[in-house]
Amino acid sequence: QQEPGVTVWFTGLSGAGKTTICQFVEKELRIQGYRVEVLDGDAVRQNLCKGLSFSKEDREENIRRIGFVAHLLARNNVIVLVSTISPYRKVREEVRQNIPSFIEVYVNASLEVCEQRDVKGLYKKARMGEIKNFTGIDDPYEIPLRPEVECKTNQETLYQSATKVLEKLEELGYI
Ligand code: GGZ
Repeated sequence: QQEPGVTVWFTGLSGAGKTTICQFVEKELRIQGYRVEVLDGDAVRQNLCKGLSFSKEDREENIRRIGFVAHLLARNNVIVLVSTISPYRKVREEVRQNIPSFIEVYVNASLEVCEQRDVKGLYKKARMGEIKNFTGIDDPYEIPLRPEVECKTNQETLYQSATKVLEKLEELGYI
């Protein structure tokens, strides 16, 4: 039996556009009257996941904690939008197995594009060695093999990307 809620898991490189799409989808769902929560890696690392580093172990711990909370919310009828790099396929799959209603959204922008955008200047710092284990630079990103949705943010508009997500939610009967 399906849960009434659902977890929409946005994965992709830093700067790919996860947070932006998430916020757009959140706004639209709220307008439509749905109960929505956003769990954003960057924000969650200041509370629920405070103190976790970017080592493989800590990233895995980060993802597991977020997955745990997403599950709690989703089973209480909330549409949960998760936005984390979640670079390791194995842990993403683990979370998928543990959450009954799970939609994976691959926010796909090439490293070149993300690095060029460099909204927060983190890529530059990573290139200069000021930040270690930076995803895409000296830490891996394992691309999703069968995401339910793929948003190519350097080829489509924010509206188009968000619409893909909303249409998938509709197609699967969550909204
Ligand atoms: C990747 C890092 C790193 C390293 C700091 N590697 O684009 P942002 O800036 O705002 O969001 C990124 C955020 C990544 O946190 P996540 O919880 O999503 O990562 S993971 O799922 O891998 O646990 C980035 C910033 O933190 N940031 N250092 N070394 N991103």
